[in-house]
Amino acid sequence: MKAELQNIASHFALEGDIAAIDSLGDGFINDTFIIRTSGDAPDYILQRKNKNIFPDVPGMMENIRKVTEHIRRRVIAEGGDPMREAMTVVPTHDGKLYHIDPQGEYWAVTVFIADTIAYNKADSPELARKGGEGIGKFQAQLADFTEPLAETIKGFHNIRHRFVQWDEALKRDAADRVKDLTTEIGWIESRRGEMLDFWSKVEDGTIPTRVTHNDTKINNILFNKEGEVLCAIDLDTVMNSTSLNDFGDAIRSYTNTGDEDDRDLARVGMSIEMFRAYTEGYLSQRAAQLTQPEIDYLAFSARYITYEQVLRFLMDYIDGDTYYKIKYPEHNLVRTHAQYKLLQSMEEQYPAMCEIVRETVAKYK
Ligand code: GN1
Ligand code: MG
Repeated sequence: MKAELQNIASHFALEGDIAAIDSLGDGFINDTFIIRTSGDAPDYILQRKNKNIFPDVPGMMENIRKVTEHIRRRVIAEGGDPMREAMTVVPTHDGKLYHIDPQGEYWAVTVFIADTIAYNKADSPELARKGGEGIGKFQAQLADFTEPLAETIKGFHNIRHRFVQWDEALKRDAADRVKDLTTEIGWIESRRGEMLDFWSKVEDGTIPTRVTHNDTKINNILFNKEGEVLCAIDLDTVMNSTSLNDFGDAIRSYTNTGDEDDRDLARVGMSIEMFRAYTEGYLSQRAAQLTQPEIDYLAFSARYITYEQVLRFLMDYIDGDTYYKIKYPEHNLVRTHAQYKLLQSMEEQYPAMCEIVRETVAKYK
């Protein structure tokens, strides 16, 4: 593997000599490595992109190039440090944004930003507030982005599309698990209507479509040692959708008092304090730009994305675990239960969430 990785890395226009290549992080989709170089050259992130999940890696890399170049220009215009506050895609020697190895796997490289922290959990309201500011800033930087973007995963946060996949998965029952999942399937079915109602507001344009990250969980955000957000990473799912996805997915991640795959459901719930902190940070950057329908559905978006995540984990379990990497056989079912507990906690606290949004908008608008 080491020699193969060296060979793959050698196709990219890297500065400096490769000293080592090590595994990095625990993404559910791609395989990630760090290329350590000797001397003053930067280190690099090398990723095998999961082509089963991303059917158009060239289109995806083109999205990432466009978006990172746009952010880079904005950072420079504002006097920031473009090598730390924007991702940098490193092309191959022949100018391509990816390399295809002899097995047909796609690889891509970005510059590793040193002296940074990626958290797996938000441990303080202050961090959540900074995280909210960071995504607010990301959306602001892309507000004037007008180039077309490829849809890297069809219907990614489109619940109507997810229900088509869901209905097919139930019918297929590929792993013969449906018979044991009556309760869990009921959780999805009983909320189908309210989720479609929300999504129809996006479909009819009541809620606008913008450039969105679509995977804003905390470990996809890079912080500096002082706790400020430098930039959003993992841009594989940058697409046009509703900005509410980015708020909702971040709330799903930042406010959970337990883990996404906690077996101990007593640990799982939404911290209203963390909700307030993230909302504060986010709206401090975005309140003036959001439309009234976006504000009206801000709190609901957390329920929407968390519900979608329950559906996606359960659907993958029903499918026999073909999408998410799992660490043990019932991992996707454990994730389903933990995310459902979080959803229930959000539903219980929904009036308080709406009130916090109202108060915070009034402060910043
Ligand atoms: C995946 O790739 P990663 O680990 O950042 C997934 C997200 C899910 C998340 C659940 C392309 O994110 O949509 O919310 O796992 N990414 C894709 O933790 O499906
Ligand atoms: Mg990630």
